[in-house]
Amino acid sequence: MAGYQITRSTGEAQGGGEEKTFDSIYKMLVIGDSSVGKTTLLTRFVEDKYHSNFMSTVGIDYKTKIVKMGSERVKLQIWDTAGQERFRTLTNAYFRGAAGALLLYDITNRSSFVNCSTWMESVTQHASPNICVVIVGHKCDAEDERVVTTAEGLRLAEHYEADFFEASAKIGQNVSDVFMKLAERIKKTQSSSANQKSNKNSSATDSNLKLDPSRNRQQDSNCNC
Ligand SMILES: Nc1nc2c(ncn2[C@@H]2O[C@H](COP(=O)(O)OP(=O)(O)OP(=O)(O)O)[C@@H](O)[C@H]2O)c(=O)[nH]1
Ligand SMILES: [Mg+2]
Repeated sequence: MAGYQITRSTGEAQGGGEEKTFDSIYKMLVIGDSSVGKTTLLTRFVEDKYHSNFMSTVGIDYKTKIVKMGSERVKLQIWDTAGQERFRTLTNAYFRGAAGALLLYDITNRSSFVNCSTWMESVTQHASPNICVVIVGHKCDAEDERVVTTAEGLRLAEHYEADFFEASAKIGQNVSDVFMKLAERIKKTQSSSANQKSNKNSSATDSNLKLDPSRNRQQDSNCNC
């Protein structure tokens, strides 16, 4: 990976005086073609700022934000990937360990929508099998330039059993909703896999218990009394 610049700006500083304690940490990725607005959407969510100038991401970056989910404080560690093809190998390396991904396309750019299937292939290939995905049709403020319909976006999301939103960092539409929906999905997935684990453990204990009487019987049968 020589030659790649990996910047890790910490969004924690943006929390200002916010307490740094949290109960869980969720690692998320923002993926999609270059210029769909990944960095802009993340910056709007974490810092509530919007930049109209395009500064293509070089390498990878992350920001964090602590959110409340019920009584829990959850730290979202959100990795902002570079959409340019030349960074694809680097991006793929960051899929491992991610609990969720926001897949963005630009509603004014059909190829960014078509390429979602390639991004989903990368997710399948490199991420954990129970990664949660939310698909976002971004820049929905630009209705005059729209070339991808909402129905097409919905169909794509249905196909991948993902949640779907149209959002705009520019006008602040559905910005926190997309991140919070992904966080909710992660929470659900993690609690159901924790339940499955504890069920497995308890059925293992049950089967041990079931084994015990037979062991006792055997002992009984060896008993000469
Ligand atoms: N109309 C509109 N433009 C937006 C919106 N969000 C971002 N943009 C513009 O889209 C361009 C690209 O935004 P970026 O956030 O840098 O794109 P990116 O996906 O991070 O691109 P890479 O870092 O190259 O992968 C910028 O000029 C933004 O101002 C939006 O909600 N509406
Ligand atoms: Mg970027």
